[in-house]
Amino acid sequence: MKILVLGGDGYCGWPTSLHLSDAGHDVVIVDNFVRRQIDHELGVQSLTPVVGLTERLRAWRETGGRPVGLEVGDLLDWDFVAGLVERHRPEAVVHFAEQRAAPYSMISRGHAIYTQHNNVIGNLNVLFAINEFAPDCHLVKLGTMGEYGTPNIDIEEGFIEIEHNGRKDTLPYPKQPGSWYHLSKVHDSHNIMFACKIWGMRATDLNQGVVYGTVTPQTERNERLVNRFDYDEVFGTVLNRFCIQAAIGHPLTVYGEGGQTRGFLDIRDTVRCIELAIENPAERGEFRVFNQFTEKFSVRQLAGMVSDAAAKLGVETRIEKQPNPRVESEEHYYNAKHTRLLDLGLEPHYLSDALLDSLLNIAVKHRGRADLDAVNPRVDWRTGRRSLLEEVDEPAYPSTL
Ligand code: NAD
Ligand code: USQ
Repeated sequence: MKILVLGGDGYCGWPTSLHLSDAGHDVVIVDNFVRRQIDHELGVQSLTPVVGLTERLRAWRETGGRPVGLEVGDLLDWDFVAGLVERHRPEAVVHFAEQRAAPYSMISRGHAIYTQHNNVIGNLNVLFAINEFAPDCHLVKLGTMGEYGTPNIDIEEGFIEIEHNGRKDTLPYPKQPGSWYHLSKVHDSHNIMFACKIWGMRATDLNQGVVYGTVTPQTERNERLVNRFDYDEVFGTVLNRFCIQAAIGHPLTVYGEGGQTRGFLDIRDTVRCIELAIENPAERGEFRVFNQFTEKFSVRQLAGMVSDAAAKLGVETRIEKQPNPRVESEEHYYNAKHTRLLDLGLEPHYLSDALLDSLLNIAVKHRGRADLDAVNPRVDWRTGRRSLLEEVDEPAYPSTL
């Protein structure tokens, strides 16, 4: 298939592009490199040394990979997005290209507005371009489990049957997102569902949990193919952070009570889930929702698992409860369905097997590059401020607003 991977230079997009290319698809990566610019804004960098995208693509060809195309541009630029879809007429568009850090969206008014503008308007441009130039194309859009929040009832896959005053209907599952970023994903979901309804678009909304790990069989082929490994307080996700913290002897930063429970998945399962969604497309007019995670853990449990695994490497760790910089439930019920991708054939990797080989060993290998300043939380969600070495109020890169 001809597939556009929007955000193909990012943490999930890069290994997905290589995986789909390896599976025989014609892949074109689309990116505006804003994620690399945000690293400069925050003064952080990936733990793994990531080379430029053209260098990555050259390395892919040198290791025998099918050539992967590249289109550099911004999804906020309608002429760019329209031209892109008109030229390539893709059969599938995988849309990763959004600002994805909840803490980033909580830094200031400017960061909240940047996040919602970039995500919601970029996604709208994609919807309109598909409808106009490739109406049969299947949109595979990355949403998030955080759209649901942490309700005191089971979480379904997208929809819930409700009986009210003697009548029944199947309705979108109620959304209680916990950051300006997570809210942007809810807005996207509504817009996509509406596009399916009025235009007969086919779309899959993948409500993905927290991703961990960095290595896939393709990124392992050459060191220039290495994936990002974010561990800073803004973009680093919890498990990746705990692993580097263990590797550098920093206490594991459990926020609050640590009873926060989330769905998690290995990056190797992310790439496979995307492939499964593409190979089993939604029908015309269908808006499908899959909950994309494989296991659930509380933050406390994760800290314990990392600590135990580190001990096997002879590394002693300390778990340190910190005042929670976020506003979230620290003890709650959490039971989310996630059967639809398993039904399509997903064979999950489990954290107990991956912790040493694909997480802690990467953290230990690159720990010399770790920056201690990047580890401690500084974004306070209550005040909407980031206490920085130097204060940053507004995004430092060009915004159309
Ligand atoms: P990332 O920041 O590493 O990658 C996103 C990529 O999109 C970057 O390369 C960035 O430059 C690009 N991009 C952003 N805005 C763009 C625009 N306007 N035009 C063109 N390119 C643009 O993020 P990621 O971790 O790879 O996440 C990818 C997607 O998956 C996001 O939508 C995120 O919300 C979702 N997701 C991620 C996780 C996770 O744990 N990483 C979990 C659940 C869902
Ligand atoms: N946490 C800690 N200590 C840390 C870092 C995080 O206790 O050092 C806690 C947080 O308070 C939170 C949980 O760990 O309760 C998860 O935080 P996270 O930073 O790993 O993940 P989150 O902010 O939820 O965002 C990530 C991705 C986002 C995606 C989301 C999926 O950055 O793009 O949408 O995971 S989900 O969590 O299902 O919404």
